[in-house]
Amino acid sequence: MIENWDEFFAPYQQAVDELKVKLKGIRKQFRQESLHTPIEFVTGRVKPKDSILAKARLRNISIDRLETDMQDIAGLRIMCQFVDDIHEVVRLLRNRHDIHIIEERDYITNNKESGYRSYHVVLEYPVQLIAGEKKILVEIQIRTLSMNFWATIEHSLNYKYQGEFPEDINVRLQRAAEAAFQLDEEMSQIRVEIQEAQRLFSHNKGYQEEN
Ligand code: 0O2
Repeated sequence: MIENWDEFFAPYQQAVDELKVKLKGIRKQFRQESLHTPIEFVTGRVKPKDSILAKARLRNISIDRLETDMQDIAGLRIMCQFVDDIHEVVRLLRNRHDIHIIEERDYITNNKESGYRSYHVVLEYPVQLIAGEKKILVEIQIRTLSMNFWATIEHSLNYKYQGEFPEDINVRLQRAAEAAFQLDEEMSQIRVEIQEAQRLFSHNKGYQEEN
């Protein structure tokens, strides 16, 4: 039993707040160096009590074991422009010394049956409390803007239909998932074009300067 939920939530909120600052710091550094930032924007939340209790019931997780068995009480989302950016963000996370990655779930290579795509990283993050250090599990979902659009809509519909979608909505969601995938593919191609144009531009510029 959890007697004081505010007390239970406090370290999770601290982890979310601190990681938000750190992840936004990465974006700032890229921008300061006039480089393309793989992070478009970051959001974070602590899972509300009702959602925790509902998920615990659904997954048969004992309330006494929430800290170890529910990995997404503290959750952050990193939105990226391009699929390649997601892999860059994962590389950046793997190189950090202030977090310890314990699991990665690649729902981009292996999308979920629903059509859901995203890259999940579960990590351990140490928060400093007046009572000492406490390691908190945090789930970071990394997705493109297009994946996020689909997941946000599907999540709202899920809430309405409790996962039991009428057939026509199901078909539309599958089609929308395919369209979101195609959009990412097209944008990746455009990105290659942009980078080639930039290379050509700098090459020509150098040529002109030499003459
Ligand atoms: P909320 O409201 O986002 O907090 P699993 O057993 O794989 O289904 P598990 O072990 O909890 O679930 O881990 P998983 O799948 O890596 O992460 C679960 C979270 O991913 C979900 O949290 C969603 O945020 C997101 N997610 C996973 N599948 C889907 C999907 O089909 N559609 C959408 N929109 N989001 C999904 P919660 O707890 O479900 O909800």
